[in-house]
Amino acid sequence: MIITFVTGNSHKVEEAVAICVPLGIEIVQNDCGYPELQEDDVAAVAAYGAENAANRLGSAVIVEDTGFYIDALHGFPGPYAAYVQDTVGNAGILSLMQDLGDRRATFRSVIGYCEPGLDAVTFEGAVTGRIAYQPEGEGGFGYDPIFEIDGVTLASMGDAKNKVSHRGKSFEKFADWFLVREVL
Ligand code: ITT
Repeated sequence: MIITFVTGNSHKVEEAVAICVPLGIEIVQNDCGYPELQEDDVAAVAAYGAENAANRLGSAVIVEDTGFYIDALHGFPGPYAAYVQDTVGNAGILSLMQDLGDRRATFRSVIGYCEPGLDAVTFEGAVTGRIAYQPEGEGGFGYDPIFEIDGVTLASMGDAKNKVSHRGKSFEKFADWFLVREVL
């Protein structure tokens, strides 16, 4: 079974491959892009993007949208995580968090799966952790060096990131559903 993952982010593809390939689902990246709704809800962004990409490519696709929600900043940057990462980056987040004791933050990953002409189906995974006081770790990407679980940043976890991460959980849910569906 082969599925097209429409994303410009090859780190996401590596993480998806690590989960899906051992289960017999091959993942092929297509970086053709999709229109991202300016929406507060990442599930709506993923569903709309998947429907657009499936109809444009004429094949089944998945897209995945991630939101990053920091409690002390009232959920900022939320669905605008890519813009904030590309502008102020991790240094900007650490600076905003400088005097804040409440370090809780949550990643939310939503996968949209869609076949041409049909509505998208979505699969969600989330993980709550804390914003570190300084970046740590060489692995991962994006916010991984400043997001920690039990004192260990995602960037320091290596392959173990997939076992605890938002994306690990959303892809596990997607793969469970996809495999059952292919058998029926
Ligand atoms: P596509 O939309 O092309 O899939 P993207 O990198 O723009 O790729 P998102 O909009 O979903 O993906 O990501 C929002 C931001 O959150 C972006 O800056 C990512 O680097 C960051 N991000 C996503 N997943 C992450 C993860 O597992 N760990 C750390 N940062 C992550």
